[in-house]
Amino acid sequence: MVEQKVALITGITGQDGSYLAEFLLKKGYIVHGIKRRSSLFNTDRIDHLYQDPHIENRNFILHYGDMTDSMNLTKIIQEIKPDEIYNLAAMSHVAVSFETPEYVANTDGIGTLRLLESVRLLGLEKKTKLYQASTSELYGKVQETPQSETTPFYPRSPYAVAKMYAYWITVNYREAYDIFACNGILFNHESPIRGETFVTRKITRATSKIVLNLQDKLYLGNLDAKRDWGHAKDYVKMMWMILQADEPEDWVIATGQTTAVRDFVKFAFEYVGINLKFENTGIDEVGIIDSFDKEKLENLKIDLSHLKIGDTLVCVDPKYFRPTEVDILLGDPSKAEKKLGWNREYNLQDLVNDMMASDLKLMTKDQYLKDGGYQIMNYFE
Ligand code: NDP
Ligand code: GDR
Repeated sequence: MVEQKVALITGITGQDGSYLAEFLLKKGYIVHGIKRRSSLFNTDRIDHLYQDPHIENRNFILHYGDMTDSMNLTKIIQEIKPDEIYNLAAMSHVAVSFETPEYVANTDGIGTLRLLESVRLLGLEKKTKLYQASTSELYGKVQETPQSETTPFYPRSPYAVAKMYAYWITVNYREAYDIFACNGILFNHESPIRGETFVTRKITRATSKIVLNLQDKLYLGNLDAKRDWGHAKDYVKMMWMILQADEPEDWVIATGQTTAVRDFVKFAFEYVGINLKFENTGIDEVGIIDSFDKEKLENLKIDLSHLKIGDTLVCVDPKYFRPTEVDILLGDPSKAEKKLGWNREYNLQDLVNDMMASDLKLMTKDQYLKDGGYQIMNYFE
């Protein structure tokens, strides 16, 4: 009988952790995950995978832990002796990292060292492979376009600087101790379960709320920023592929296309039959209704009687500007395409459609709650 492989996922309660756990379970792995203790349940994204701890032979097991606690991480790794560790845990919000820079250095930077050092101290260098969730934010103030594995880094936030330490300590432990440790330099990837304060999800949630008459306006920061956006489902597959390659290497995973935040907003509103135009008021930029797409409205059966042409739906609020911004990211995934067979199921339009369909459904629940007299929250983060 072939022995089941054992994987440990840090950050299992996050967007990527959830999709990766699903993917590995389908491949027959025993999946262990580290979750943080919080005062409320924080496992929404993985509740569909949960198994009663009283049953025998579980293949999905959660451990309490934290990336800032070396002893905890070492104990878990000693106990389960994983074949593969996927280090996805991080304080992953770039803007928030300016508010909590020391915590981010500890979690996102030193946290990676803690895992690598545990593998080494436990003598698991030949057994345990490690995937490090590196990021296109490393390129920051970009030195060349498109960005590939050889483009120099210039991080522009405490988050990116912490991830830069994690990148190099991963390379160093590979070279010094022969650990199969790899960086996946992943460009932005989104999905219906993306954190609500990242820009794509903020847009699809707000668009859904606006058309359902639950919110008036969407407030955003830098509309000019451009990102190479893919779908998280496509990207978690590559995390696994990276650890199945013949040699441990570092890989860029991207779509090779870049889109401005402003255009993502337009696509989201187009999904619900609203064509927006952006205008400069002399003070700042606003997105106003230019026209309606009657056919789409009829198909979706949405009542937009509370909206009319000329209404302002999108405003710029400088509070969302960052002290230092990453203006444009565009990845060159050709190495992974050639050597790992990287290809994508979703393009940008598919991504927008998937996120909008999901958020419209979700916000319809809020509408029922509101109609039933319950309070619904609009968090403007
Ligand atoms: P999320 O923010 O959705 O998830 C982050 C996960 O890390 C959550 O499970 C969170 O737990 C956990 N976490 C945070 N701090 C700690 C800590 N101190 N100890 C233990 N766990 C912690 O991120 P994504 O899923 O989007 O991203 C996964 C990884 O990939 C991250 O490292 C991110 O930086 C990186 N990345 C993401 C990209 C993207 O576009 N999504 C692109 C490139 C890299 P909790 O649920 O309790 O908060
Ligand atoms: P990013 O993602 O910083 O690229 O990091 P985010 O979605 O937060 O921002 C993308 C761009 O949109 C601009 N923007 C806004 N962003 C947010 N969050 N809220 C706003 O209101 C807003 N308005 C404009 C931002 O300024 C930025 O230019 C993500 C995270 O997942 C990281 O963990 C990961 O490493 C990188 O992607 C790759």
